Amino acid sequence: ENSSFGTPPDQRHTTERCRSLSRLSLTNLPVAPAVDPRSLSVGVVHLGLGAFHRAHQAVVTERAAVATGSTRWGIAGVSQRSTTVRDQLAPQDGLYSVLERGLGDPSIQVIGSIREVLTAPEDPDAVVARIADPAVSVVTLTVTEKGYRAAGSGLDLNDPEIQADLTGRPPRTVVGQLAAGLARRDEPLTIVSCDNLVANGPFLRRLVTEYFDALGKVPSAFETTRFPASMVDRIVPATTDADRDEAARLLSVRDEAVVVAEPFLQWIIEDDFAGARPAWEQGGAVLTADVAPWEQAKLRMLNATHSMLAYLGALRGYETIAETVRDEELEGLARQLMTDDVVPTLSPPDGLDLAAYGESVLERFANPALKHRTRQVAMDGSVKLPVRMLGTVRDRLAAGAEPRTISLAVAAWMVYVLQTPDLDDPQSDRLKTAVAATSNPTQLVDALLAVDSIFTPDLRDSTLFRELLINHATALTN
Ligand code: NAI
Ligand code: CS2
Repeated sequence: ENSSFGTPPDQRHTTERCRSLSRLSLTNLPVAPAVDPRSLSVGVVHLGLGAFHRAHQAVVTERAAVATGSTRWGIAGVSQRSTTVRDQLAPQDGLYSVLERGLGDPSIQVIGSIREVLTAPEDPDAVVARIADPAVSVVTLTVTEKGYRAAGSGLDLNDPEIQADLTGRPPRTVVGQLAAGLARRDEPLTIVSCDNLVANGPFLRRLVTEYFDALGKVPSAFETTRFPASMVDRIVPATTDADRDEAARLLSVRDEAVVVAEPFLQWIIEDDFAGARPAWEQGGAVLTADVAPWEQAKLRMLNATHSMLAYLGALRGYETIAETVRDEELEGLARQLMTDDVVPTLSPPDGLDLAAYGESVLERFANPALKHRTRQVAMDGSVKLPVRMLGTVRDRLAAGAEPRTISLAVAAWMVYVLQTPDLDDPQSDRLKTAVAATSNPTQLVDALLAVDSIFTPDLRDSTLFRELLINHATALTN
């Protein structure tokens, strides 16, 4: 039967050969998935076949398939990274396992909801064809905050990759792929961003709209396309070789595509779909009319605190978030950030006890089994800060309050930028150039406040915010 997983022609023989290797595959599974991917047809396209998707949406989709018996919602996963497909998923028939690490012994489960894997750089036409496929009614995305190629709240039309897609080449950007797929569709489509962004659905709609405006034509399918917002939550650290070794011990076969996750999983989705979708609510998701209160609480309580701990922890030489939150002073600052600066800006959803939520966040961060590296959480600060921290700064200033602890979080990022030679950030060149000539905390703060792709004029011109940043940066560099 056709069990190919979208491997490029030159890789097809590899898939066959790997069946005989001691690799996870349908022919020698010691731990069978709850769903056999060969029984599924493709109904969902996922862009960004990274660790988080495999531990979150793909798990909820499989649970929904088990609950409903539906075989319609197989996932065609797309990765920008060829290695994910070529070296990990394609040789394993799209199978992989989730290694769950909580307080007790680890558990492992093979997941069978990925029906096909595609590499965007090698196979752009196949990606577009799948998005255009009438059998596909939902596209989900976890392409990282930088993957949207935005500038502020809009599409970065100066981005060379966006410009190249606009010339009509087989698209390599996410927005270009979505636009090309929509241009070839008649049926309604729902596009669900699952990235840590504010109002991720409307944000992505705006990017696609601006892409079509630049193209000078809007396909009819776009008029019926829906972009619901969603809030996603599960801590999924990048997989290490030690994780793969542990998975091999637990599975008794090698799984190159294993992902590690905490037991906690939450997915709140705006109930705004153009057509059919997987019964995700039967897999643990919650469909709601308004995601915003959930999203704001999560981005500002969990993600901002995560980032502050990552920067302060890294500056103290801590390797992991768990080590960092064991530092009583830093744990206290994390609690202070949430209590003093974030909670006053929130309009929590009914029933969410913010104090209890804050404590649960710190407990999750303290999970030593996850080994979530401060460096991983610290990456991409230029796109994470506006989403996680600066709204809180803006709201506290507008309320006439002193954003003391959230300013410490921003100052910690500034000092991290200064003190990290190999800064992992889409704007690393610009940031390192900006700080290179600085010789004191005041110059450091002014140099980074001047980066207009991060700090808007209202924040740059705030005397109070600048003063707080300089005081914190001075303390952090002494
Ligand atoms: P990852 O690095 O494992 O995967 C990132 C995926 O995005 C890869 O498939 C990569 O090919 C793709 N990608 C990266 N840059 C791209 C670009 N410019 N264009 C198209 N695709 C691009 O990261 P992971 O852990 O899967 O996280 C991805 C996103 O999921 C995060 O940035 C965040 O928005 C969201 N998320 C992650 C959580 C986690 O704990 N890892 C938890 C909650 C949300
Ligand atoms: C983390 C998030 O890496 C990061 O930036 O803050 O990926 C975090 O693990 C998730 O949002 C938790 O749901």
